[in-house]
Amino acid sequence: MDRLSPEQLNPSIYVGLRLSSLQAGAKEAHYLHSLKLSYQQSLLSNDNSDSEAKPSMGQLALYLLALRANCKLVGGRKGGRLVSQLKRFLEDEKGAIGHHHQGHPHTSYYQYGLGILALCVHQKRVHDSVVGKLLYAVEHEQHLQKGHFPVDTLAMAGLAFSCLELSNLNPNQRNRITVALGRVQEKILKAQTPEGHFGNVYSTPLALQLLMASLRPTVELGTACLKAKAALLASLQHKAFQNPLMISQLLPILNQKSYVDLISPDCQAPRVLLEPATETPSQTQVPEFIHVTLKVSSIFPSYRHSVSVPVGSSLEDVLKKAQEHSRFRYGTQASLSGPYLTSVMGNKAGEREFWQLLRAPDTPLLQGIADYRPRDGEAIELRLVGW
Ligand code: B12
Repeated sequence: MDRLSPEQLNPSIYVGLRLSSLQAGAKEAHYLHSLKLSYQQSLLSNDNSDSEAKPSMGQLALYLLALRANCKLVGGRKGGRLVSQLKRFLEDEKGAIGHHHQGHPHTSYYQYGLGILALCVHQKRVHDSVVGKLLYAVEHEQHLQKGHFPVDTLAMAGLAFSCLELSNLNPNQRNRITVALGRVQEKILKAQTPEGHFGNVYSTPLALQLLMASLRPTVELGTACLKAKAALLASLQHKAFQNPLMISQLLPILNQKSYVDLISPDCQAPRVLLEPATETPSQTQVPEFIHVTLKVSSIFPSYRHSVSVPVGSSLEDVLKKAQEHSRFRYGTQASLSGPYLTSVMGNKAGEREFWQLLRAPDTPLLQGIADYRPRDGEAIELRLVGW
């Protein structure tokens, strides 16, 4: 197998696969080996020159989840250093949130929850004050994430709390954790849409992971989960799940599992061998073209231009074309979800800002630039907003 590029090396995919009913034979071990090489090299080297390329707190957490998904508990000198790094990240974030919760984590509460969850499944205790910040954020939800993906963030916090509750690693916080879990569950249930999704289609897998890990199942919960699963299956049929990261969060659900199962993973459970995908040769036809309007109003002078691209092109193709044929400029950064739009017309999104993708006039897209495929006549706006 060829060497995998950092974008393809995604610990979340390994975790999803191990918690699914599928296995990838020898490729799976090779993938884990490549993950180990890449993550340990960049995390354990003292070379700070390339700090941009160092994994973030959330990526380190996902890497530890991947090790646990292979039934390993971190140990030894190297493992100990990874655990210390993650604990240090969390302490720094705790500092950024501040004594009186007046600040924000540098990353997000989503990554903060992921960090606590990863340490928990390895039975590594974090200080009560670190857990306390996440509890406070859930107790005062406005701190979580103003309007952007609160369900995903709540679900991740809930998965961390579920693990702590089961493992009893912070006995002094036990009651607060139990109450917060009830609150998370209630908020997520309230966020169910008429079609059955919790939040949106892409937050539903994590929400279901959390709800299914619940120690207090009720009839209401059971009914809501059944409805959500039916909605997910319908979305699957409409090919809504194309992004590998999204599939990785969905796979455990299809196998009745959640990240909390990583407390004691079952590495002997039978899984069916994945068949390599067979590609149907595409017929060479003259492509049909569509017109998409690209708008950027948050800059001066504002920009508006119509681009013609073949049917089935992604938004990224539209951006490329606009860059080739007009004054439009953009920049991206690789992430586990694919290319993330970081700058437009030389304007880089600052801290706690991002370039939001919208279908004009005002509908935020549910997919990134590489996955979203605009239709003929659509207008797409890129808008710099705070979060
Ligand atoms: C936090 C978050 C954000 C933050 C990120 C900033 C930050 N400093 O953390 C903000 C609010 C800015 C954001 C923006 C967007 N997000 Co977002 N985000 C998340 C969330 C809750 C956690 C991501 C994370 O930390 N992962 C863990 C770390 C370890 O992985 P990572 O790859 O290193 O994380 C980076 C990337 O995920 C990147 N990122 C965040 N969102 C998105 C979305 C896409 C498509 C890409 C390519 C990258 C990306 O920011 C992270 C921090 O650097 C996920 C929820 C989930 N279920 O995964 C949604 C999620 C990934 N986002 C989503 C979407 C749709 C978007 C937007 C496209 C929304 C929009 N209409 O503009 C934009 C991205 C636009 C762009 N410029 O390219 C969807 C993606 C669905 C899909 N089909 O793939 C998710 C799953 C939420 C949802 N339920 O709909 N997001």
